[in-house]
Amino acid sequence: MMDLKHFEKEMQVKGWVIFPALFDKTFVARMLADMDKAYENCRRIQVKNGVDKETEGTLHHLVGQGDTFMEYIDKLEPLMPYMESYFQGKFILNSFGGNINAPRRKSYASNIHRDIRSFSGDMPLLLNTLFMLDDFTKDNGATWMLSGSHKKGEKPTEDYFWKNGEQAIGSAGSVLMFNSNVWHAAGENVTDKVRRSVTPMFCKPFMKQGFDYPRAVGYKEGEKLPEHVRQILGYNARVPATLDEWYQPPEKRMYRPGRLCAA
Ligand SMILES: O=C(O)CCC(=O)C(=O)O
Repeated sequence: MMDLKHFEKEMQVKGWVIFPALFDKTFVARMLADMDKAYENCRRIQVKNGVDKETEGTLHHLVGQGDTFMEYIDKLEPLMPYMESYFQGKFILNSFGGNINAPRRKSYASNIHRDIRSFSGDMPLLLNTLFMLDDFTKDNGATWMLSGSHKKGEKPTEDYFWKNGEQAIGSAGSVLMFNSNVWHAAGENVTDKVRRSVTPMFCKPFMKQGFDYPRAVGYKEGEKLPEHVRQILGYNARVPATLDEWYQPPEKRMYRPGRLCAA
């Protein structure tokens, strides 16, 4: 595992790091099978709701659409010290999407973008943990990253980005972790095979999640989950809707003490 000090330095200077070959081939193959099914599921709804053009090749909110997505959350336990160091405290899941970077096809992820709409400067609001499900190579469009760009509010010009960006090359099973202020873009795939990834993103616990994961998985179902998975899915950062839910001792509260600051 990477030295924590090295991680902190890289995140400070470049804004991104790669954890090489973190997950084994069997887990990757199982997730790819889940991803195929999940894409069919997402695609059906994308088409039904008339948003299929802009969403082609992308998947969203994968927790609950295949066992491996929840397992990924569970398997993050060894990475939690790094992530907690980045957030200076606890964090929760904000979104869990995926991208199928098909040969010579572009999606919105191919545009130069960052994952957070408002530049958050030194405040660590959001973190992407892109999980490579195929080898990420120069030719199949490994993500382009502009190192150090998490320190600047303004968008780089296309010219500057493509001249100074570098590709996040890694083998399947690796995780590219990056500050969501970093400007980046999926590269063009000039091979004849797809290049797939999932992109679970995490945020500070006081932020609104992109999907209500505790409600989607179920409050009762959540009682069976390990504590770190409950924490990450947001079970400890829910909003009470009745006085009965609100008047509870600290250990039973839906919004647990310590979620607003390091705890
Ligand atoms: O698939 C990629 O290379 C990039 C994904 C991406 O842009 C994102 O997760 O924000």
